[in-house]
Amino acid sequence: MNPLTPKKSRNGTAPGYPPRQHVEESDAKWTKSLNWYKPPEYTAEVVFQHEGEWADPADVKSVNRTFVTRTQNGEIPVPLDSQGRPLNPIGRTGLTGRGLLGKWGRNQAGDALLTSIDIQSRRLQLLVIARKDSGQKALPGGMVEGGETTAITVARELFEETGAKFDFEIATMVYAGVVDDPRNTDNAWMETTVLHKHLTTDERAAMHLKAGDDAQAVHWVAVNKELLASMYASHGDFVRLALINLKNIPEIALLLADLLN
Ligand code: RP5
Repeated sequence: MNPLTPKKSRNGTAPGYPPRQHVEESDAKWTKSLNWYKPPEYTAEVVFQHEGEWADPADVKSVNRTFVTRTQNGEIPVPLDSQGRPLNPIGRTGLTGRGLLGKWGRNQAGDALLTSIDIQSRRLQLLVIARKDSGQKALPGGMVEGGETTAITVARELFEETGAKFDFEIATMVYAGVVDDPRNTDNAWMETTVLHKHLTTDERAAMHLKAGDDAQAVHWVAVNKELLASMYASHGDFVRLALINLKNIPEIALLLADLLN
């Protein structure tokens, strides 16, 4: 399993996006020079309107930070194009500019991955939101604000989108790096840190769920292959990574045999 199989970054779309130039996986790497590669450029109006708030200036040269990406070996600088724009570490996406993303280069998020056993069905369940933009099921999560730590971002976003309050200082980090998000472009992309907590029956029963902010609904759903295949961006892959950790708990391992094959 590879959370970075970048299908949605090359084929996906988001409100207002023009069609992407088609890019085969074999042509994605920046090290392969392609004289026919001339993708359209798109930055949403809302991004320009929020320059100096959550969005960078239009002129990339006036951005005063090193463009990096998070990998398994830590943060490393990304290459720049001839105009000084950062290049997406997963390669060509068929679209330049920033799309709906505010920052040149990586746009950092945090995601909450909450699992529990449903006492009635005795099945493993996952807390999901329905996103307001696409209606797709997703992990509760959102953008890192100011100098927040990941644990703070994840707790804040979980509360805003679901009404649930948890401390993520003690949680399992299942993933940190690039997300295969349909908003990604050649010059702006999503990166996230996913924090997992497996809740006890009592912790779950004490929750008062109420959808808010970017979520139109919130609920517990059974974890199955259909769910994992239909989740937003790379979220299904993040859940698979969490399941690998959960299989060390004997009572859960039995429930997971089918999913992890
Ligand atoms: C995804 O976008 C991240 O994994 C996170 O769930 C989400 C953050 O963007 P918004 O929900 O704030 O739009 O790539």
